[in-house]
Amino acid sequence: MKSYLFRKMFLVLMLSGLFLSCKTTITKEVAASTKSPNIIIIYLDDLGYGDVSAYGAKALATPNIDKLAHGGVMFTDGHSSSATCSPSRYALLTGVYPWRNKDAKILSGTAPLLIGTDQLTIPKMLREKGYTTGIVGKWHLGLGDGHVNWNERVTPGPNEVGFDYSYIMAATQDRVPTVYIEDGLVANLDPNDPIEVDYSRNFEGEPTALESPELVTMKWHHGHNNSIVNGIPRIGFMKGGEAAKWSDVDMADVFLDKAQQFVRNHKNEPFFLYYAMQQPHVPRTPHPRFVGKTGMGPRGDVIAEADWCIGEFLNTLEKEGLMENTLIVFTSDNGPVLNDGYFDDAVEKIGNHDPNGGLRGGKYSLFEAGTRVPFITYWKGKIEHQVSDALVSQVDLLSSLASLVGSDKKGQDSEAMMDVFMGQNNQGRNDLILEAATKTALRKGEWLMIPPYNGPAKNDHVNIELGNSQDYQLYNLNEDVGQQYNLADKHPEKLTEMINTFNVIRGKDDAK
Ligand code: NG6
Ligand code: CA
Repeated sequence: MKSYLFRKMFLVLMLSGLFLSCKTTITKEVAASTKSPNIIIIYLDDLGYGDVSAYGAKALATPNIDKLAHGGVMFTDGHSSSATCSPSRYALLTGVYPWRNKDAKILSGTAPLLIGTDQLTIPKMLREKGYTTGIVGKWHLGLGDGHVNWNERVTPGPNEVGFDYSYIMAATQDRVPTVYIEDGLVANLDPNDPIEVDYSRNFEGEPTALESPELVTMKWHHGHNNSIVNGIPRIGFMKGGEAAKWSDVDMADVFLDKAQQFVRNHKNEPFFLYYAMQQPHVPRTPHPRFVGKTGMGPRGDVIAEADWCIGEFLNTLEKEGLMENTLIVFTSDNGPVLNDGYFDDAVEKIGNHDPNGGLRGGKYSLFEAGTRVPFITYWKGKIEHQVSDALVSQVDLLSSLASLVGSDKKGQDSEAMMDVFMGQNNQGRNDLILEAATKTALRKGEWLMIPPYNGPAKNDHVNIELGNSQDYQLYNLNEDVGQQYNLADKHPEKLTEMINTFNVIRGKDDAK
């Protein structure tokens, strides 16, 4: 009798315990699904498909990026929208193919804002849904109206196209102005030492690398022989603003610190952070603590530095308890390049490392290495690890993220496929237009078609095949991802089908 009662009590206790624990899981799940997740895009500059150890790099270790790849969806057919920076970033933020905007080319440091202030952007869409939005790092989408006074508020810029907070470099690390800009104001600017910037002529009395090569500590190979800042010759001319000039070797730490601060400041509300890192773009200037770490020279060392920064950044998310409620997208703006204008041992010390990961071409190229980049989505507890061969593009993030947060906004060329990014579905895009230096190619299924283009087959300065040919090129990427066999003659029907689809999407008159 006693034991019967005891057993009954035990059962009741068990059941109520079960009920309670069920209830808590349900409430937690409801809370998590109703609460808008934080969204972070970590965007590298010129990182190649083969530069990440999770993607096969042996000579380089990227343990922190690998952590994302091994815990999230690691896409093997993920693309930037262009083989260069500004067009890719334009498409990423607007969900519009870059070739629709005739000004979407590599921009100078004085170029006007490329995104219209009336255009839809990821941060604008998220802001409407209650997000606080920030960008830290490389902008390279133009600023102002083309006549910027760098000593006043520089506008319109990121803050006018959706970002509540911005801490940026205007263009690239190799272009003037070499200063940080926080919410439109040049940081640390001494009003008694105003900044002037010009891309067509030098300022009197200012040394240039061309005239004073003895002042330079990093030698230029091609281009990059205008104003000298911190011993590094740049593209463009700049005068003044001494106190505001950045320290190149500290840039990674500065951006990391700002990214961490943004997270801490906004941890109690849904936030979107676009963390646009500068590595491994030229000039490659690892902090001294990373110099020599990879044996591969500055290019390898800044990749190690970037990976460390990502580790520190993930630690911050962990420490603030944000991991389970944060979607992280990791990718790169275009493919890799070794010599991009400076003598920095990238070519000499490459050893067996293949930044292309077996793909043809590279940065600037219509071949696969131009746009096929590391692409990872990570969300602790929500995304299960898998390797996905779905065809995805950065242009799809706008509409996909919109569906995630319950917005009905859509980017013109952006396909909503949040389930693919969550690893719940393997059906990516059917077709995709790739772009390099305003030339375009069509990807459809396993096929890639590059129409005939004038222009050199190869850029000899950077030693990269561009994809230009007088003939149509047709590759089967399932069988030949290295694009060695042009099947245009062998598959005329496929070629015709591809040309037709290309003309429909591209619009013949649009081809420029
Ligand atoms: C090129 C630069 C290159 C790099 C690139 C932009 C020369 C000769 N080359 O014009 O060094 O800055 O522009 O790279 O100046 S991107 O990743 O931002 O698109
Ligand atoms: Ca780039």
